[in-house]
Amino acid sequence: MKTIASTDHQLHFPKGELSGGEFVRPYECPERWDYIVKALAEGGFSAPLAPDELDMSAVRQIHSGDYLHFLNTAWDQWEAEGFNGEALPTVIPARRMQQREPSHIDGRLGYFAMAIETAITSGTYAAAKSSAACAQTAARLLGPADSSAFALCRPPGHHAGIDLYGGYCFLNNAAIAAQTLLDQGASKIAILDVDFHHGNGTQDIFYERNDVLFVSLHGDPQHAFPHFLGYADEVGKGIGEGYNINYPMLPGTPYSIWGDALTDALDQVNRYLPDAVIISLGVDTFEEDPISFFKLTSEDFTRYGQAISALDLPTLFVMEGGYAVEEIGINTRNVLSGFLNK
Ligand code: SP5
Ligand code: ZN
Repeated sequence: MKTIASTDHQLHFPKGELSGGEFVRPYECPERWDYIVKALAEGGFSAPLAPDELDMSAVRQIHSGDYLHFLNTAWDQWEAEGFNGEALPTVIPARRMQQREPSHIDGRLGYFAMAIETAITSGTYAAAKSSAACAQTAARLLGPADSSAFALCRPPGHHAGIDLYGGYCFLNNAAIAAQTLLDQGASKIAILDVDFHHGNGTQDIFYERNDVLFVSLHGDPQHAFPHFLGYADEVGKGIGEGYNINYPMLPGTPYSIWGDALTDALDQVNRYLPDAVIISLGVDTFEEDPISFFKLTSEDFTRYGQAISALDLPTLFVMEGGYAVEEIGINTRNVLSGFLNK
């Protein structure tokens, strides 16, 4: 299995994340990438390949023009305003307020944010584009020679919606990969999101579409970020009805319960008969993850990688979260090794 990764991920490294009312060093940090690269090398995986240049045509079908313009200009406008810190929103268009993009950067940040822990810095958009390029290049690899691929994306993507950033995400890498496959002639793609957090962005993007099935296993939004999406009764809308499936689970969930949800989710993917499956791969389901509450062990990652291989479909793994940094490499490799049965 080939890995696609870009060293440009380093262009995004905010100093602070708003957590528990304090600025902490971000959980989503550059070493995450290093630990994964190291563990893959130690496991005998081939060295990562750099992505091709990002083709924006798929990106423009996933994200709105005003949002892409915002990402492209936010940092410069923040700097021009004379602010000293990293760009963070302070005001949001809450209930009964105008949903209208203002001119001032304070208003623009809030207008496009779905969470406010995530800072934008000078290199953020370049890093986000390099991350999306990894997903897109890996998607284009899928074919007779490569039945699977791993996009080592950083920053992650699944919280990024049509016109929303936050939760460490800016461009929705998995969605861009799905659109790339559809544009290449696929007719149906399934996205299975096993990150601890609900993939609100991916759900948002495909909620009214039936050419992408979205299935997500995650912490119950009553208890877990992103709190405002991810309930089981969110089933899709219009022609998309029936093509969005959520499995929210409670604090303390062990593999005995999570694995049953996965079995059901895999059945749903099978029934859809997709041309390929994209796994939004977050390993923040790990028992020692500092911001999550599932109880998967390192061995459980191998087991579920094996279970995913039984789909017997072209499979693209796209990296999402995972914040137990020292174990992130092993846990990620275990999924891929389990999948390859090696
Ligand atoms: C891609 C991804 O995994 N994004 C996750 C973003 C979560 N951001 C806020 C999490 C807030 C959790 N607070 C728990 C703090 C425990 N010290
Ligand atoms: Zn996550």
